[in-house]
Amino acid sequence: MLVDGKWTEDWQPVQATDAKGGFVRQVSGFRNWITPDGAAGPSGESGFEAEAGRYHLYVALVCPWASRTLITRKLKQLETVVSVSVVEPALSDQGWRFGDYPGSDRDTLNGVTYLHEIYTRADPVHTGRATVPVLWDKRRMTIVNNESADIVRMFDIGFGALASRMELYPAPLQADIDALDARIYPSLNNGVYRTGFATTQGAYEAAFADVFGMLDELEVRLGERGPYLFGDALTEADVRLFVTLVRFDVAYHGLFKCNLRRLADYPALSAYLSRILLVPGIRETVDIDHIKRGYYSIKALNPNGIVPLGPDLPGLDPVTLHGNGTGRSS
Ligand SMILES: N[C@@H](CCC(=O)N[C@@H](CS)C(=O)NCC(=O)O)C(=O)O
Repeated sequence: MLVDGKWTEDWQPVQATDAKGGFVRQVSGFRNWITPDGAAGPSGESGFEAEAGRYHLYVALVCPWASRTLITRKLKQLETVVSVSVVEPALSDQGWRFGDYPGSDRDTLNGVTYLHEIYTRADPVHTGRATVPVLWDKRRMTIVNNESADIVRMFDIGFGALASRMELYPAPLQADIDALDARIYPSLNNGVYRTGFATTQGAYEAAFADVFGMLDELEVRLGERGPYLFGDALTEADVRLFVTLVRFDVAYHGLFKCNLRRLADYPALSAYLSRILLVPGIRETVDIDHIKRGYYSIKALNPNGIVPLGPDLPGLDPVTLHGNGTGRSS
C-alpha cells in the first residue's frame, strides 16, 4: 500500500484483520461526484460536470467491484463517453500493473506502469491501498472517485443526456434496493472475502455460514419471483449480485473455501446467472481467464501460484471471452 505517497511492499490483503481474525475492507479515499451540471454530489467537491471524453475508468477484470462499474458503463451506453484501461490480472509486488497480458492495457493516458502512480499523481502524499476501480478526470488530472458504489450511481444518474435512459436505481425501488444490498453485501459480496481471508477457524465458519445462508435465501427468492431480484426490470441490485455469482465456482468455491455447494448446484441462481449473461453488453465484461489468474495469484492463499484448469463452465469459455469487455474492438 501507499504510505505518505511511498509504496510499501510488506502488506498483504490477509493482514487487514480485526481482533477475531475477520477480514476488514479499507474505506475508499476519493469521494467526488460527476453530476450533469458540476454541482457537488452527496460527498466531495463541485466542479466535475458530465462531459464526453473527460473521464477515464481504470479497472481490473478480476475485481468484482470494478466489474460493477464496467457493467454499468455498458448498460448506460457510456462506452464512447468514458474511456477505460484494464490492468493485468495478477497483483504484482507493487500492486496492479499495466502491461501486455492478453486483455490488459498499457496506460497510454498517464504513461505509468503501476496503478499506485495514478494515486500519487492525484495526491503525492496519499496513504492507502491502490485499489480498482479508479475514475480519473483528464481535465483536472485527479481521481474523481475510487468507490465502486459511487461510480455505479454516478454512471446511472450523473451523465444526464449523455447516457441511456435505462434506470438502474429507480425512485420507487430505492429503499428496497438499499435494504437488500445492506444484507447481500456483508453476507455474500464481501462474505466470500471474509471466508477466504479469515485467519481463525471461528471467523471462517461464521463467514461461511453467512455466504450459504444468503445463497439459500436468494435461491428461494428467485425461484418464487423473477426474472430479476425486483421482478421484470434489471436494477443495480442485480449488477451487484451478478459479479459475485459469476466468480463463485471459478474462484470462491476453491480458493476462498466456500465449498458447501457450487453455484451450479442451485437451479434458480444458475438460471438467473445465465439470464443476466444474455443481457446485451454484460457477457463481454466477464473474463474468466483474468478472474482465475487474478484470484489464484494471491500469494497468501496460493503460494505456488498454480491456476486450476476447471471448472467446466458451459457458456463461459475463457478463450472466446478474452478481455473484450471494455467496448474496445480488440
Ligand atoms: N471499496 C472499494 C473496494 C475495491 C477493492 O477492494 N478492490 C480490490 C480488488 S477486488 C483491489 O484493488 N485491491 C488491491 C489491493 O488490495 O492492493 C470499491 O468497492 O470500489
